[in-house]
Amino acid sequence: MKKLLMITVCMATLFARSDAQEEVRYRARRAAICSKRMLPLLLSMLIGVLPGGAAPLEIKSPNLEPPRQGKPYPPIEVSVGGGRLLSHGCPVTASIETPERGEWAMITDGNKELDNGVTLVKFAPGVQWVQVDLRTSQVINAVCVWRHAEWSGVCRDMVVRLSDDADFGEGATTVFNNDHDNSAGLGAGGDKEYIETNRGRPISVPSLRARYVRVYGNGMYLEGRRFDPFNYCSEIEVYGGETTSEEKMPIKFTYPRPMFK
Ligand SMILES: [Ca+2]
Ligand SMILES: [Ca+2]
Repeated sequence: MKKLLMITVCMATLFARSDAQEEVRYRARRAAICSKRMLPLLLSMLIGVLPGGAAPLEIKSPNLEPPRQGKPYPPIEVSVGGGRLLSHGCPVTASIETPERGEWAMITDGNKELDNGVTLVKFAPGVQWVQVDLRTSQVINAVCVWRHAEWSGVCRDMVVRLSDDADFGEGATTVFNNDHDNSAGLGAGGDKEYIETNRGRPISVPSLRARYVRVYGNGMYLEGRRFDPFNYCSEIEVYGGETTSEEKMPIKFTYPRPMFK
């Protein structure tokens, strides 16, 4: 009986210590994030732009996926030859002529490092899109989108469509849509909203042939129930190509260093 009591006390102590250590780690991580963001926060307040958030703890949305806590999305397996990066350096157009910050070409330049907004393209508020032209119609197996991983936010109404028509008039296929309440007016989708991280959002595509990839957005939810109506994107990658073997391989995405997990 005495032995059992001692074991129980020891286990309780261990768990308590583990919780305390977790709390210390959490506070240190949050402090690091907050201090790293203090300058941009002050600058953005000075110039009247909505300030960036801290850790993604108070973002509320009825359609948000459960916190991933650093866990990556499942690998996207494709037949050998079907995982080539097709989009690097491809022309980019958008729903508006000129971005607020950056250039459209930055969306396919391969640079998605989180670097105080240097690699970010910021563009108009409301429902807007950016579009990658692969130059020829190609087999697409995956699209990965990095919107704004420097703020802990959720980009609203992300819809990804493929088409051979630059105007998306006919024959467009939707491969991702997390606009559950149709607030963008493109039709309701069944995908989940997600918190932006350095891993972006990889989307599996069932070997569809298309020349154009269009990514819609409609502003960004931030921590503390704030909302930024502007749209952001740092990189869109399109993977695919003709397969050369039946053997399956996971697509190897490259990630920028994380700001948080
Ligand atoms: Ca880029
Ligand atoms: Ca919506």
